[in-house]
Amino acid sequence: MSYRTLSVAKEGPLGIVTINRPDALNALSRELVSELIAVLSALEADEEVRCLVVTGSDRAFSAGADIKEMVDMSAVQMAMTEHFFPLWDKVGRYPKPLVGALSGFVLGGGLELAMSLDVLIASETTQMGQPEINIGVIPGGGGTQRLTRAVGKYKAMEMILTGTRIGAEEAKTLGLVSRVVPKEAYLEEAKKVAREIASKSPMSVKLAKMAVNKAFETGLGAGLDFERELFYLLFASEDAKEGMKAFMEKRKPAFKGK
Ligand code: DAK
Repeated sequence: MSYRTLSVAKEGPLGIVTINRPDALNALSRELVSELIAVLSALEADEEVRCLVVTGSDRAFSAGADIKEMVDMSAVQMAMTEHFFPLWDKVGRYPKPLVGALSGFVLGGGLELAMSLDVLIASETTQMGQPEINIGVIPGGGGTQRLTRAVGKYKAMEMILTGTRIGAEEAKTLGLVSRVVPKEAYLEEAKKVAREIASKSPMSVKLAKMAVNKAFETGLGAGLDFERELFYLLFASEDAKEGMKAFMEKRKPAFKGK
């Protein structure tokens, strides 16, 4: 399938999704959002794909929602016909691991999209922010909740109330991205991490992702119970037996996703 606002490629077990609306710094237009949902659904159904890399351009991962499209929207249109909600639902509940390869502007809905991914690799040029306050609104795609959980109340307040951007190194110090690399290397580094994840048992990866995400939604006791149930469940998988046998036989495991 071909898309107008993004491209998709397969590299072995990886699906690479590249947001491509350079004239608008990858602003999330309606068309882009619906293409992103379509491509995520297609890659979800593709059994060869074990991990996705989501990226943009060197200049912008995404500068947020398309302001030119939003300017004339009414509150009712936003609430009733809004195209964004399916995107956050889709990405937030996506079963396969998602690695973000970030560079340049990661702003507003772009940062909210990034924060819905699982592992974030940033180029040293990355600038992250929630500038919605500058246009008279607030983050609407989860920014007030996810940024606060990621960096704590006080930094989140500063960023959301002032619209100030932070650079890659600060984002790393705050735990908002896990690695910062030179701008020539961020996509390859993200693919490297994605290939590493793709080499594991897909079942363990899926359940590990579910368990970590649960930590955002529940108290410690219920989260630990949930983790334990998933842990027991994995003992029913052939991959767990294979992983342990391979360790004892000093060889690489051959995981089948069963
Ligand atoms: N929307 C539309 N066009 C954009 C854009 C955006 N967000 N960001 C940049 N562009 C366009 C510019 O208008 C310009 O187009 P032309 O004028 O050439 O036609 C082109 O991209 C290049 O931008 P600049 O000329 O401004 O480039 P600079 O390097 O000077 O500045 C910048 C780059 C990123 C600092 C600046 O473009 C900027 O401040 N952009 C706006 C960033 C922003 O405010 N982002 C937040 C948008 S609000 C929701 C979920 C989520 C959201 C809403 C609802 N629901 C679930 C309900 C999300 C909201 C947002 O993200």
